[in-house]
Amino acid sequence: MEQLHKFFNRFGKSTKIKLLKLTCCVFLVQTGLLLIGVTCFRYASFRPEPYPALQRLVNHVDRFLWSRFHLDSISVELDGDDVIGYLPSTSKVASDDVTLDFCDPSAAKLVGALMFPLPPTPPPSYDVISKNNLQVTPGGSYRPPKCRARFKVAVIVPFRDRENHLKHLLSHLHPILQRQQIEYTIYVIGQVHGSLFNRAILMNIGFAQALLEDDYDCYIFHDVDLLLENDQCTYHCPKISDHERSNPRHLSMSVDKFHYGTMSYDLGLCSPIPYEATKMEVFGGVSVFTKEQFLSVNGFSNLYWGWGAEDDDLFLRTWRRGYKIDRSETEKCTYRMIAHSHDGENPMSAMRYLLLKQSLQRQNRDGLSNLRYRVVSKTQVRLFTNITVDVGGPTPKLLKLMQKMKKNFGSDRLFSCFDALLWLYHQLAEDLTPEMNG
Ligand code: UD2
Ligand code: MN
Repeated sequence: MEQLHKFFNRFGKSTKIKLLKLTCCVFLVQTGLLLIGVTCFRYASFRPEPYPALQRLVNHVDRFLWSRFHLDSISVELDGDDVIGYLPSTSKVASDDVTLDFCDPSAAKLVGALMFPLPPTPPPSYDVISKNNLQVTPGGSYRPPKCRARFKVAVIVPFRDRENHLKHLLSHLHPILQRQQIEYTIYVIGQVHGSLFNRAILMNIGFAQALLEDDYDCYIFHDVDLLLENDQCTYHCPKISDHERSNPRHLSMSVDKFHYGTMSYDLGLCSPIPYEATKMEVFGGVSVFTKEQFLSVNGFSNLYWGWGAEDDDLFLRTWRRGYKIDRSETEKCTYRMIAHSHDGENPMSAMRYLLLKQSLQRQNRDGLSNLRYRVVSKTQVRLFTNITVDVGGPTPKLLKLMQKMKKNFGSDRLFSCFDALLWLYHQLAEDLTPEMNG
């Protein structure tokens, strides 16, 4: 200390003040740098946790909820022995005419932007559509007569009570696919009346039935009410070289009803995995898979009875298998949706968020792997292959839960995932009370 004193006494007063100032400056700069460092470190290691308290509660609800309800074990049940639905292990391969050269895409007589009548203009009759498409063979099939198609495509349309929409679609789509030089068949999968509509099961059935018939390169899952606005949007799967992995395509991301906006939204608390699968990309309407891709995601879930979220579920499954939805060639793919209201037997599903939340846990057991259905009739009419199916309905357990939820929430109120989880939590707590009281 004395030495320090001697050291400082060697300097004059003004030098001492300067030294003091310098020391203060160094100290301040050091503290500032330290603060900046700490802040940077905190931000760098910070993981966004949007609503920590809610997330904790949801995690708690999750554990409680799923241990009681086992939604993953609820599946489609049909009575009787006449269930003939199954996924064939082999499919008969149609012999391609190898004597023909591949079609030249530049020779395709495409029109570009299309003009077409929509309701209230009535659609043409099946007879008129048939006369306009003489090269289409029974079952709704076509192959280019003078060249070998580059793609063999199954178009699968889920259907019930939309006769006029179907006529509009057939009259519109057949000529487009022919102009695109595609070899194709249109499958219309109709659900019998008496239970809630299930778009997703119908898609799975369409895939399974098409597999039985031919070896398609590509499966296009297509709503009945969507009409393409430009025939330069081609209905095929991307052909990718052997070492590259192709991705499923989404064609209908731009629809007039949604003001042609691209839609993605945050799943937030309904995310099946915190932080990761939270950004949903819209995947409904028209989506395109190869056989391998659709098998690898295990198709659609079979549990979405009524309107909503089955397309989001498919998005999650696709994401989980490491695919990225391909929208690279889809700037030409805009659509018009024929105006319609909600169908009576397709009410908004109150269960959709709960199912979505557990989507990935169920993926391997719920889908093509446990698809069950009964073919009521199968006919090859002039413009499409008409398959009517009985898919049963929700199991009594699921139905009871759905009815309770509908009663509490009202039939058409949109509610958040958090609402849904919380409701179920309270419901279970109530259910448990009598048991706990002995
Ligand atoms: C959106 C999606 C749709 C689907 C649905 C939620 C787009 C462009 N569309 O359409 O793919 O995910 O939300 O379930 O993203 N159908 C019948 N009869 C019925 C009910 C439905 O045939 O009674 C078929 C028909 O093919 C129809 C499709 O199911 O196009 C989808 O039903 P929607 O048109 O009522 O649903 P929407 O327009 O809200
Ligand atoms: Mn629609």
